[in-house]
Amino acid sequence: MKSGFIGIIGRPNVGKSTLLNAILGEKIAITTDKPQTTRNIIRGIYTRLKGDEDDCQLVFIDTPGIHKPRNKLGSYMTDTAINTLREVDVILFIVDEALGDGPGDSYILEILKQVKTPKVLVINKIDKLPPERFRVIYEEYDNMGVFEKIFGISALQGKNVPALLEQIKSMVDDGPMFFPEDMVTDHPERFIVSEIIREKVLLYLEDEVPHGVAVEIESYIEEEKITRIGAVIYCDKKSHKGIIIGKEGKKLKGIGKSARLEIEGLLGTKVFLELWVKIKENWRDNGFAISGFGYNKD
Ligand SMILES: Nc1nc2c(ncn2[C@@H]2O[C@H](COP(=O)(O)OP(=O)(O)OP(=O)(O)O)[C@@H](O)[C@H]2O)c(=O)[nH]1
Ligand SMILES: [Mg+2]
Repeated sequence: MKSGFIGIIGRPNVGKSTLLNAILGEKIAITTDKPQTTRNIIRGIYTRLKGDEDDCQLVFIDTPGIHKPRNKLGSYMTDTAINTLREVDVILFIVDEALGDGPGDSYILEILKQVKTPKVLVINKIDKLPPERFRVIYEEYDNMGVFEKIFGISALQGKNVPALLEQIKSMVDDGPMFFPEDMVTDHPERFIVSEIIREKVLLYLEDEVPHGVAVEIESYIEEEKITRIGAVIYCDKKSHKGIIIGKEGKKLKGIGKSARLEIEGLLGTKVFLELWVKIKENWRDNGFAISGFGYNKD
């Protein structure tokens, strides 16, 4: 069988996590319309095992969007993404229509040129990309001679994702199974639960508030019919606490309800979810706090 590791990298908000979920047919990575949603590496395992020559195990590594960091958390995120480049067998570089030739893109491209790993360019969001614009982007990247293949896809609609998978399969070698057949991710459920809560915070709040949020699971008790979860939402400014809680607690209730419904779907049990909001000032520039929240090398 064939097996290998595939890095999904690109600028924030281009649809990396959406692509990961589309490949797996399951949501393991949170996605929002706000840049810098993903903060650590998210591994997703695609296994096809039918006893024929198409058998494979592809381990996808979704990474934080590469950006110019404005705090220590941002540096950690960008470093995490760049370090992944050297640890994988194939690199998927994702771009979308918002492509600019700003310094950010050329920075990533310079790094990509130095890495010998085979690279595929994925132009995402073709569902909202006029054909002329697609052609311009295609040619711009094709002329660089950095990418072995270029694919246009819609991760959201699953368009052309199977063809992309076939391409990736053809680029990895024979190898062992790295993970059990039925494993979709090696992250514990608790981690995914905390991410779902953070996703709802991102969706319910605007501007700077959600970017300063981290979620910590304080208690996790699995009973026969119900899972009891207690979680703390940390914000990094005093003034943000009230915004997250909202008038008469309405915001927090909304966040809690939508998170609970999704967690119930994930765990397949009823869930009792209790949320608290606490302040940890400027934690995004505090190395200890950053690694305390789980943003550290693993
Ligand atoms: N129209 C359209 N929207 C998409 C597509 N793929 C992703 N999106 C949207 O783009 C936004 C960003 O998607 P994410 O998957 O969170 O992007 P990301 O690259 O993981 O972002 P970061 O984690 O912040 O780096 C979300 O609102 C998605 O729904 C697509 O194929 N078409
Ligand atoms: Mg993401």
